[in-house]
Order: sequence, then C-alpha cells, then structure tokens
Amino acid sequence: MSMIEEYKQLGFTCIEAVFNKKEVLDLQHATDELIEQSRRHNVSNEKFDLEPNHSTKNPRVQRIKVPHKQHPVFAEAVRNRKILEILSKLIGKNIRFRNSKLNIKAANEGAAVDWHQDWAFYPHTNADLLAVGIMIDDVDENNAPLMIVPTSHEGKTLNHHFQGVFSGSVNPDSEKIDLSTAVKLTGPAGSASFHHVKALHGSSPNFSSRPRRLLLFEYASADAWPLVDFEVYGDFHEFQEKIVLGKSTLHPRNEPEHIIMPFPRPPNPDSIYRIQEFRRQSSSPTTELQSAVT
Ligand SMILES: O=C(O)CCC(=O)C(=O)O
Repeated sequence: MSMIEEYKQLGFTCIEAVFNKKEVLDLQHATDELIEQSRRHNVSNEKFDLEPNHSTKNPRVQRIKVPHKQHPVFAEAVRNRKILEILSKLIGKNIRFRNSKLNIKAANEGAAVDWHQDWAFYPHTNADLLAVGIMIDDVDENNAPLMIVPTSHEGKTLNHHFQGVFSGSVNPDSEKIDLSTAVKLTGPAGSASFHHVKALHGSSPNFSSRPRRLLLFEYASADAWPLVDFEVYGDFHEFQEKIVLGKSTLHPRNEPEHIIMPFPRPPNPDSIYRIQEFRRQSSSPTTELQSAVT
C-alpha cells in the first residue's frame, strides 16, 4: 500500500528517516536543554506539565508545552521540507500549523495517554487535519509507542464525555472498540507518524528502561476553521502567519462531519493529562491500555 492509500484507508502512516541524523541530534539537544530549564520550575505552568515527583535535582517533565515557541530547533522543524511535502499529499496544498507539544515518558515511568480522538478536542469545519508524531528517541514495542486503531477515523465521533463532562477519553468497552487490532507505531529516532484527526489512539506508561520522547505537531487544511479554541492559533495575525504551505482563505469548507462539542469542561482543563484524570478518578482506562499492549 502506498503512503497515501495507507493514510486514507487506515487513518495513519509511519515513515522512517524523515529527519536525518544531524537533525535528530539537534532535536534531542533542544529537548535536553528545555528539560534542564524545567529545574527552575516547581509547578506545572504554561511551559511544562510536570510529573508529581519532579524536583530541581531530578527533573521529571511530562510534557513540554508549545515547544515551537520555546526553542528555534522546534520552530524550524514545523516547516521541515520533508514534513510539508508529505502533508501536501495527505491534506492538500494549503496548510496551516495549529500547535505543538512534546510528550515525555521517562524510563520506567511516564503517564498513559488514554484512548481518544483529537477531533473530540478540536472540531473544525472539516476534518482535513492530522497530527505528526516525530520520534526523538528510538521507539519499539516496549517504550510506550503511540498506538492507533486502524480505520477508526471513519464514522462517528466517539463519546468522550463522562458523567456529562468532557473527559478527553473514551471507554473502549462501551464504544465496542476492538483494541486487539491497535497498531504500535515504532521506528528509529527521526521517524514520523501521521495520524488523522479522527483516528483513535493512546499509549501506555513506559515500562522500559529507555525514555520515549514524542514531538507532536498538529496541522490543518487552510480551509478548516476551528469551531472551538480559536485562541490556540493565536490572534488573527498569528493565524495567518501559521500558514506553512500555500495560502489562507476566509471561506471555510463546511463538511457534514459528526461533532460532539467538548463541553462542559472538566475542573482542570489545561492539558490532556489533567482532562483525562476526570474519568480515571472513577474508572481505570489505564488497565484497558495495558491490556491492549499485551
Ligand atoms: O504521547 C503519546 O503517546 C500520545 C499523545 C497524544 O495522543 C496527545 O497528546 O494527544
């Protein structure tokens, strides 16, 4: 299957050596630098989500927020020529960057990310959006690869609410999802995965002795206008500057996608980890993730 067929049929594709050795080293050094800076912070804030055991002596970062605004290496990677070439084949010639994050699972720890569709968090006027996952470390079956349920990008938006509140995760049992089909996206550092905004995905805690650092960039077709959280794009000037390929348009393309708005928000809506805690407090989707791994 070609990359395009794979993406269209399964909802994802994964490509090795998108970043060369030198670029990978730069990405790794930039990540190390920002983790080093996290020593100066002792609570989660607009730059970092910190693990509960984080300290100045032993920095434990769960997520580097908006890394493209924190280090020029990440800002450059957003417009990486190879990434843009692949994006143009998957979501068209006019593309806007949305946002970035760098999820870190330290050796022998790191939180699970429960099963979810990105679309549940940020519906747009059409679903030509995807997330690129750039592997900063070698990723294999054991260090908590991103997992995706093939063909889950087709059909309805799944229920991400729990007790009437948006909880950023689904209950695979009640949604009748066969997690045994989930594919683990593995590859050497510098590989990149591309997953459709409606593809159901998640990852387990890291049970290995090696870290797993995954840089995520979100992109949208330029005619996909956000239905929530416009501020993630910045003000209108930044919205325009975020065009990474082709041109902007004031004419949204409206397509009849199934949407469930992500409201009301849970008590602590500032990151996926905090949002997903809401459901976890009363159930145990982590167990579901673990069983999907084995
Ligand atoms: O870091 C991961 O394994 C999954 C990340 C993810 O799906 C997200 O942050 O939305």
